[in-house]
Amino acid sequence: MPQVVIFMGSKSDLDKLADGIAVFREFGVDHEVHVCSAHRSPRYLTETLKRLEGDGLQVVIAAAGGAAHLAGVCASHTLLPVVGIPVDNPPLNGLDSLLSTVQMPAGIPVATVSIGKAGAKNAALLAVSILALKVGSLREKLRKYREAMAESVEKQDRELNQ
Ligand code: RP5
Repeated sequence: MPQVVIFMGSKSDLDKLADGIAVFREFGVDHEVHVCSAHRSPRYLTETLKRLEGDGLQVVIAAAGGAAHLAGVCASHTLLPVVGIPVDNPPLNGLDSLLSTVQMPAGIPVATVSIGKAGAKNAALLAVSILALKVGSLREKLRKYREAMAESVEKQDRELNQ
């Protein structure tokens, strides 16, 4: 049963989400990835969201480019936390999707991460943090992940100054 779902507006978004999906594999988080568009397949999106909620879903991640309403539409259909990833597509390279995702009117929140690949990774890490509120083993993995990151920066600095 998935704890997290990653929705994307089109399969063309998939490459940009790979680092986020890898985070769930690394942390052992059950997840599903679905192509569901807010514009092109609105009924399929809401049906899939409801089905996953019934199965015990805890966090929704929604990635879309252009006039990116996917995260906001998901948030309007669920009480679960929703994280939005603005996908960077030409011609505006993600500024369009950033504003469409982040500028939610008051009342229906979307936690928006940065544009593109970094955002995909951070969306997954944010989802892990949310799940870790209730799961001590996940919190410990997250702590070790941060420690490893800090060590890698210190190693880079040592190598630079050798
Ligand atoms: C959005 O439109 C998708 O999330 C994608 O980023 C963008 C373009 O989709 P395609 O035309 O490549 O299918 O809904």
